[in-house]
Amino acid sequence: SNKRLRVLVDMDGVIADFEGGFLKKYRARYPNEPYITLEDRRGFWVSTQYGQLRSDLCEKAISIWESKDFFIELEPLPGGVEAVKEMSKMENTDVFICTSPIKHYCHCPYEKYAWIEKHLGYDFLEHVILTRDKTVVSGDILIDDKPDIQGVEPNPSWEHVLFTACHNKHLPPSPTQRRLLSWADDWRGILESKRH
Ligand code: BVP
Repeated sequence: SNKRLRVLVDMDGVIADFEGGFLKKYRARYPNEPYITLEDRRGFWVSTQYGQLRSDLCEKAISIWESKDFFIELEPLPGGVEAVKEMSKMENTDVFICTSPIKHYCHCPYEKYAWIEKHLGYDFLEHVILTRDKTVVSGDILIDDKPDIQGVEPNPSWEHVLFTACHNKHLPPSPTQRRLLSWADDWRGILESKRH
């Protein structure tokens, strides 16, 4: 087919190092509190696992990503920015960054745009989708580290390709969900498989 391919790429945990940025700032702000190493992370929600460690640590965790400069200072994950730039230059390919801002909105949405401008360039701001519900966004592929992506649309148009992260790497393989192990994995092959 000569139809264009639309690729949706998640931000936190896929091109921006949310988990690493969180742990570094949590340990700096709360040096005497227990923490969860990236090796011991389980489950998508950092706040849930910290709350299970000790109930008051849930709100301490939340205080980290609600702080000014948390999102803009996230480091890029290895190869992510390069991969997004490369796929956006491919023929018949439209790439969008599709990311859910936190509801504490005073810094996060602004800093997400600023991060995209800083790492992908001003022109990439045309390719940003901020939404709390990715199921209503149409696309061929969604590359995302969240294992269960739900919303009001029960049958999203995209195939969710699970991007491996510290919190999901121990999940059993699913026959219905492909994985991208990292940006060194064969993302070009996954895109190619959707073009037929
Ligand atoms: O903005 C990120 C951080 C936030 O949820 C958003 C996930 O966006 P996507 O990766 O799905 O696009 N977030 C919030 C919490 C707890 C809130 Br209470 C969390 O534990 N982890 C997390 O990523």
